[in-house]
Amino acid sequence: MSRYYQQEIETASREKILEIQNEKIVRQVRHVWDNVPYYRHLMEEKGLTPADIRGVEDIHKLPFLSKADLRDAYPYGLLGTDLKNCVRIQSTSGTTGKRVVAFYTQHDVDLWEECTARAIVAAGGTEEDVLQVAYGYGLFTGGAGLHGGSHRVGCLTLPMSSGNTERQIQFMMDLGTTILCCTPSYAAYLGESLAERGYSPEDNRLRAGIFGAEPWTEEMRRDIEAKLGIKAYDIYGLTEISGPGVAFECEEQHGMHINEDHFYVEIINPETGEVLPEGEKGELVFTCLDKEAFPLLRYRTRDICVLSRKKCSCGRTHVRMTKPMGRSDDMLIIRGVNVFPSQIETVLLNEGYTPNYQIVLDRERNTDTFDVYVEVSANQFSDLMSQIQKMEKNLEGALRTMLGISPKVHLVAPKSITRSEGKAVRVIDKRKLHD
Ligand code: DLL
Repeated sequence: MSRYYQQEIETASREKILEIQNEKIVRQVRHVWDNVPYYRHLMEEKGLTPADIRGVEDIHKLPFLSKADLRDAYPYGLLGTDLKNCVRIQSTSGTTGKRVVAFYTQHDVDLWEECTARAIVAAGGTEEDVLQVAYGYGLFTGGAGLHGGSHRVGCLTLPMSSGNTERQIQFMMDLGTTILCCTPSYAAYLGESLAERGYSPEDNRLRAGIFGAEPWTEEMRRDIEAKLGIKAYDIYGLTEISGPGVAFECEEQHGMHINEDHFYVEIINPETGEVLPEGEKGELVFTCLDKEAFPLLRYRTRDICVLSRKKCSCGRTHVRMTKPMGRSDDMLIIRGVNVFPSQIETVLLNEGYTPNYQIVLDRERNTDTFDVYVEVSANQFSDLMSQIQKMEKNLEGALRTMLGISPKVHLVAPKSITRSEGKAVRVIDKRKLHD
């Protein structure tokens, strides 16, 4: 039998959801117009005033926001309230070293935690559960988001953060974790690590996992489910819109329900910006209906997927999105961290290297491998092994500072990276992340 965190809204009729959305969008556009001069200016350029938006059917008139706007407006330009009303920031890495910084009032944190609580209950969570949060804590939204939701549901929360596998396993076994929350690749790695230590799936008390923040396939789901002896649920979100819990899977495990009372969703053609009908593949665009501090309207996520309003057997009525099937920009997600090739290029140039490089991604034992091949110039070229190794270490350090994760750097001889006739092939991704 399905359980819900907020049954009334999660199973509301389409008419009711629309009524809520219509009411909220009118208020939200007025809020943004009054408080975010950056967006007001974009509306004025299109000849719009709040009076033009009478309901969600008018949303398509509004201008889009993208990561470029976030960069232009960094750090306070999209803030929708006085800083003194904000209680938190969360952040993600950005394209040029500038990060995306999202602000939250207490109301926004409450709303976000409500969303993750819905996801936990949809995965069967109750106050009887021991929930291990192995997403990173800190600026990343994974740890804070699931942590807050877990408290709301009343689970015993283990705020482990990511890494330290030995300790994760010790707490999991000693305290009888029943729900695990982390990236799918870390879940698979934990599964392997448990097996290596001689544990079989029956030895743990786990029964569910809530995994997201990076692409994963159905094969990977089956693999994790078998290794850990659990049911694995997908969860989606992005820092700009709040964090994990924008959408989440129910027991059906067939698409993620978008929390439509808080986020209005559209699918657009990424080339033309045209809104596409249900069932067509395109870029996800979100409008925050009731956030105060970071009230983004028509934010282009760059995630490509399909929406479905088909009835779901769980009883939830909110629209479902497929797993993201790719991106309409060149962002890579490596070990759960967002990486743009341009960030790597910036570091190389700052450190005095050529911009001739190649990123090679693969999976070994369910963990991403991340190699960067960089050509040295003729005058940097050294026969001395120790010299090359030192340069590689230094460059790894500079890249780690920029990206938050460590690649393996390989310095290679001048002109040894194959030149392409057209666009340079910067990324070779062998991970097969999409079905
Ligand atoms: O990854 C928020 C999150 C934390 C989601 C924990 C789920 C669990 P960002 O770091 O801002 O936020 O990265 C957002 O990650 O635009 C997608 O491209 C990708 N992404 C997030 N969830 C999924 C998922 C968090 N379930 C970007 N499947 C998004 C595939 C995902 N990709």
